[in-house]
Amino acid sequence: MKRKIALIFGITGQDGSYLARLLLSKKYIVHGVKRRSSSFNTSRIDDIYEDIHDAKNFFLHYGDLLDSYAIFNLINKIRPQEIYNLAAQSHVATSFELPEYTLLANSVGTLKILESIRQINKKIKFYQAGTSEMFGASSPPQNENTIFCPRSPYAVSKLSAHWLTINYRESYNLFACNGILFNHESPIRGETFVTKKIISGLIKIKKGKQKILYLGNLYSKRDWGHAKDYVFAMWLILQNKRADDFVISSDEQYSVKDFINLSAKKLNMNIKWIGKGLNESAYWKNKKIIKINKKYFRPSEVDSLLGDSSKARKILGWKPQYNIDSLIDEMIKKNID
Ligand code: NDP
Ligand code: GDR
Repeated sequence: MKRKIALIFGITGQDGSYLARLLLSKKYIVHGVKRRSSSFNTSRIDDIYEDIHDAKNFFLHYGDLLDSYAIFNLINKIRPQEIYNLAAQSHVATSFELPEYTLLANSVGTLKILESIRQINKKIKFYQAGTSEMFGASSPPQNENTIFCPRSPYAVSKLSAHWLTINYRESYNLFACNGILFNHESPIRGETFVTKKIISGLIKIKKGKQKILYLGNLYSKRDWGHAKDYVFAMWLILQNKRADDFVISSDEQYSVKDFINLSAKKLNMNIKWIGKGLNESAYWKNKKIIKINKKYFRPSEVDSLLGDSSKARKILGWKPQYNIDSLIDEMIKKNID
């Protein structure tokens, strides 16, 4: 049987790495797009890398969402059956510092892929990495019918990409789908996202390698799952009979402070909270180990995200294998060495 070919934008990121592994296990030929950087940025995929001189399953190409020619030429050359657009400036706080770049990469970048598909082959299936951030200020629980109310340049950029994906589906009959994924984490999560920052910080403090962990808003609530479960949902979305949009979430909610308390408990660190607002701190063995720093607050925050993924569970048969406990356990286990 002829092997399917997939092209992943954002292969060097957390999800790109998990998705590449999933597709390789399903016997796909996987092509990934990496950015040129001044130092190596492929640490998450080095173990599946195949020497370019005799690669059979896994291929990397240089490209950038800001370069229309590169995107068109790659799709034209590779002629994949499936394209996953996971590439983005994905950090919400950073999007306030880099708003123009965030929109160019996340919104216009998505448009470039959609337009290339339209011109090259309308049969190529397309997955767009949408986000619960698009719901922003809308009350929880959030599902496919919830009104979008974005609260950051990142969320606006992703909402624009979301509607472009729908527009190309409706206008040109592309098999173009949006996953609206809630937060998902893993041991290879980027260091500046809050879950990884908390776990790495607590481990370093326990080992005596760090004194203080500085954080921002402890009271925002998120719906956290594991990236491995969520990339499986991406694949299911493109295998569905019709192109559609799906919320993917654990359907459970915890605050940042809950996440700290759960992680500390699993690390056998008996922490105590004292103070309020910017003066709230956590103590361990009578020493201050967590402090609040204004720097980590956002100009506008998303207070409460809680998914309702019943549509995906019913139509795609998707169900997460991990919960918050097994997620934190794995993040601790793989980061403790
Ligand atoms: P990461 O930040 O880990 O990965 C982002 C990827 O995009 C990296 O490979 C990065 O390359 C690449 N990238 C960034 N800018 C460009 C550009 N201009 N051109 C080409 N590639 C670029 O994100 P995740 O893996 O966590 O997330 C994957 C996608 O899903 C993102 O689009 C994110 O916005 C979205 N999302 C993520 C959620 C989550 O909780 N993880 C939830 C919902 C949506 P490099 O390594 O060179 O920086
Ligand atoms: P988020 O994830 O913004 O939800 O976006 P992040 O982990 O950055 O923040 C979650 C919540 O924690 C609060 N917070 C802090 N956040 C960071 N990064 N650093 C801190 O020190 C800190 N202290 C408190 C934040 O204010 C926020 O409320 C992620 C990204 O992966 C997006 O790409 C994705 O679309 C969404 O999840 C769903």
